Amino acid sequence: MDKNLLYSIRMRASSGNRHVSGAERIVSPNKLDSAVQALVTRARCKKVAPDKIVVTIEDLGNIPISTLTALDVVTVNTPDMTTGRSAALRILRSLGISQESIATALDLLSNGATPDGRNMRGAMIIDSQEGKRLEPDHERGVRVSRFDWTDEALDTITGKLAATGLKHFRTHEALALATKVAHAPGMVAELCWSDEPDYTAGYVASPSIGYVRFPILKLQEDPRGGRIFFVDRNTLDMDAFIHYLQLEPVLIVDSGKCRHSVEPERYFAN
Ligand code: WAQ
Ligand code: MG
Repeated sequence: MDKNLLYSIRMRASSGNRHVSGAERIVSPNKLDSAVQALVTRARCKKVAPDKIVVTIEDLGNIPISTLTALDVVTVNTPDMTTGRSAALRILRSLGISQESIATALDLLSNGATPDGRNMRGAMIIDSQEGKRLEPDHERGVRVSRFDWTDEALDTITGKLAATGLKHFRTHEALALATKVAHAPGMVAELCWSDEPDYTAGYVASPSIGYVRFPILKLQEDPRGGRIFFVDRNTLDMDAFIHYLQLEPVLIVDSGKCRHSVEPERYFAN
């Protein structure tokens, strides 16, 4: 990849004012057409047919691009939603996030986080102590953009993930997003699960714990999901935080470690 010649692609699909699907890539010019086509195909394959698909292509020009190594990956083998959520809660507590803040987050993700109880297009930002929602737009949230794997790093990570039984594109996409987000100034930890009705996995992520997956964080067929960015209000500069997440390009140039899944007892014994 020639870092001097890269495009950011963002895809947003909606039906009425409902968010249906979205994705973001950074690609070199020779991959632009095929990447756009793949994103349009993805939007059209959703159960809810979008009535609008917006694809934005921007030349990153002279914008400086940061490079990162992906977070380490581990799957904690919790057997169901209740044990999964309580293990996620335990990890978030260990990172200093308050009980109240976590309870608010779980409640919002379980019940649909927009004012009328639907999924957001972007993420919520929650104060890790008081549990207050801080993102400027509660309907939309903050959409992280301008991040991707380099071709070489993508090859390496897909190989490593496959070797631990993880073959779905959602895992490497979420890992790239979580890696960018974990390095945001003022960030403490992220909690996420998918809004795909048949994709029940989710994760907790931070630089110190890495990307910790749980196979089941919601019930099968539940169409609700989302992302929470827990922040440290004392060090957070909201404008700089949002600027980083939306506009500062990040390429993941290296994979971290990918561990085989572990039983919860073993994970927490360390
Ligand atoms: N920026 C901020 N929030 C986002 C973004 C983004 N770029 N993309 C999605 N979201 C929010 C939005 O509210 C979605 O409704 C929600 O996250 C879920 O998005 O196997 O697939 O694309 O390790 O459904 C996690 C586990 C999968 C993967 C996450 O998210 C694994 C996933 P989805
Ligand atoms: Mg997505």
